[in-house]
Amino acid sequence: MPHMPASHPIAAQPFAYRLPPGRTALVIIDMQRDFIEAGGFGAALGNDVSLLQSAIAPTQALLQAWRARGWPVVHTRESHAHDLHDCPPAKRDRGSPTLRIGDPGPMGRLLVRGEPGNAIIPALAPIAGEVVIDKPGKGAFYGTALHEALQVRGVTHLVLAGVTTEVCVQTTMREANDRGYDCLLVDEATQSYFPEFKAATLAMITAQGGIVGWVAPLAAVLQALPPAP
Ligand code: C5J
Repeated sequence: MPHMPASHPIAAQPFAYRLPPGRTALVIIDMQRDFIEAGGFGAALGNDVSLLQSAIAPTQALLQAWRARGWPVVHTRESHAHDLHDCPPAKRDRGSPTLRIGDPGPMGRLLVRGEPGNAIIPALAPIAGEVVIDKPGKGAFYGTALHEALQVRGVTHLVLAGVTTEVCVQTTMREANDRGYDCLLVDEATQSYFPEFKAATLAMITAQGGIVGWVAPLAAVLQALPPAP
């Protein structure tokens, strides 16, 4: 690992977060057309997808900061195989959506790998060298090689962004916490279809001395980073 200048402590809740440069991955959860655009899975569940828009620009700012420093970036996509063998009936059959996982919609089959709607939105599209994890569950560690991908890169800390806060972001953060990663969620870079659930999630994460991890505003993260080379 090349020498990296130390970062300043990030002013976070419930206390300052120390980010080891080069060992901290940016993990962007499920910023997919299926959740953010009309006609996708999120809309089929009856949600107002416009509520997620505000997370895009802050996530772009984090992505630019990580790319400028050559630090590890991970993108995840909630997605299933064409034959849905990795989609349990309990997931597909739940509730009364207008369309179910695997059904054809205006952006192709919902939550199916390779379909147009399953892609990450163009504003945050992965570039060569970044890790892309297709995940069949809500947590990004379940049924994936994410832990191994982080281990080979020497990653010990995760900065998280993405959607939705209380579902895939929180589940991933809890999975990561149990695997020993120090995790920080960036407030403006995550969103929920339910603002009250986002607020509750941030409170849950930081309660009890940071039982799941840390939360910080975008500005506090960006201003604490060492200068880009
Ligand atoms: C959901 C996600 N909400 N990415 N997925 O079903 O949070």
